[in-house]
Amino acid sequence: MEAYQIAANVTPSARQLQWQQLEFYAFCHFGMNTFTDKEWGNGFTPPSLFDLKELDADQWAKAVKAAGMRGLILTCKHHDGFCLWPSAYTDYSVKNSPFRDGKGDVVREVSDACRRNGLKFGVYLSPWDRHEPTYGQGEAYNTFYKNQLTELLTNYGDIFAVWLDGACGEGKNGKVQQYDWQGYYAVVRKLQPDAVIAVSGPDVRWIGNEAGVCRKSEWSVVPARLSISEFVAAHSQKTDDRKFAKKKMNSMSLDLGSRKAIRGEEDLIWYPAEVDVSIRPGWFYHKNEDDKVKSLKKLFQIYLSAVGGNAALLLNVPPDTTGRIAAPDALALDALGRMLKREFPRNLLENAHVRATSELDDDHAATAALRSDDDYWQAAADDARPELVFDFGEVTAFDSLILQENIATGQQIEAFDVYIDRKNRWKKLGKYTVIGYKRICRFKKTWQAKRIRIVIRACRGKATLLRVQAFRRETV
Ligand code: FUL
Repeated sequence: MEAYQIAANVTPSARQLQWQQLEFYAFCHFGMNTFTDKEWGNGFTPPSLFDLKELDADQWAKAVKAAGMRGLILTCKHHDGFCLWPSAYTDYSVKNSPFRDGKGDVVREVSDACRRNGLKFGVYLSPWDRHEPTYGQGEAYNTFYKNQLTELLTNYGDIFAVWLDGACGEGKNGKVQQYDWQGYYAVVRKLQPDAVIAVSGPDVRWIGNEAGVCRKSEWSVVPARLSISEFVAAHSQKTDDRKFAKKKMNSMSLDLGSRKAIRGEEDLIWYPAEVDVSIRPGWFYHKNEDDKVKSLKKLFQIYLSAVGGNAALLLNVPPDTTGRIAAPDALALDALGRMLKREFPRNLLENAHVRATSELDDDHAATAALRSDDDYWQAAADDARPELVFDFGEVTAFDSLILQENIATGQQIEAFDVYIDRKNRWKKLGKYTVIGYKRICRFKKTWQAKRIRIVIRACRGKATLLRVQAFRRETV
């Protein structure tokens, strides 16, 4: 069997499927670095400097929601080791800071606010810890880390993601810790079986850069070796180099999942991509970056390429020293949310007619692709070049299409073309590669047509479409 045929049969786990549907969620880098104006702390800054006078976690949640995001991941402990919750295993935490007279718990307040506002909550717990004395001592640190994970995964309700960073600056003269990755994963699986383990973990793949750039063809089925933590670490940040965030693609390949890329591979896994990028140059808040918040145009372009290119988008929005998301960031999030609503207002294909060159059976009819439920269209096994023609019923103006495969049965489509009808002939609007969970085709121009034709030119197993939608953006 060829590798692409093996790939056609690889499917996501229930937790991966659930996670993928979130599409867009926030990262909040907040901690000691917020107060020391740093990106990487050394672990020796006294807790007294975490002088958080107020915390308005509801404002975070509301700002994040306004952008259309569905979850939030908090840096509960960054590389400096300072804990935003009163961990029983270290003194280096909020409990020895002035925040709420040492009785505060940022993780509690943020996770509660997320729940109140209908957002999922996730945790970032840096494996690299520059403060903890046992770091570098093998088992002692691994036990410490697992204890901290246990606290976070037991006391703060449902967790949708555990984000394990690959970054580590210790090297030749510093301490080296052999991480017990399998032991960490076992804690997550036991305590939060629905949570995905991201980046240095088996469920969600780091896109390979921090610049918001994804591949033209993002495959969710890739060689298993890409999920090995040591591989991720080798490509992650190793020094406090501010330029790292600007690197577009590192040495992780530009093509991870095409037929050519996986030829000869036998061990393939479902390992979908996540784009992590900050709304500002840094991950933490710095006042002197207040005028460097990414433009609406840039944010929308990142959204289109990530969410519209079969990847999830993890957008970092760092709260400031007043315990709020600063005005420039909150404004940008609000503008993005409004733009997304204008771009994709009402699905114009809702009442359309559709015909396909083949249908596997009555339960997989082409009409399933018009509906928002779990039903999907599937081509017959012998249909080598499936096509669908959508008929609006009358000439209709549209400027974007959103296509989704039924990824529960795998990722199959390798190439497709989009046409519209023009005076008895078909006019090609574009050529595309993968679809996966979601592909957004956004046209520069508004097209007028009665019919849209989708030709699936290359496919691994049987083609499926969960949903096809068309939109016309509203002008302001
Ligand atoms: C990197 C870290 O070194 C950065 O500080 C940040 O947390 C980013 C998300 O991951 O590897």
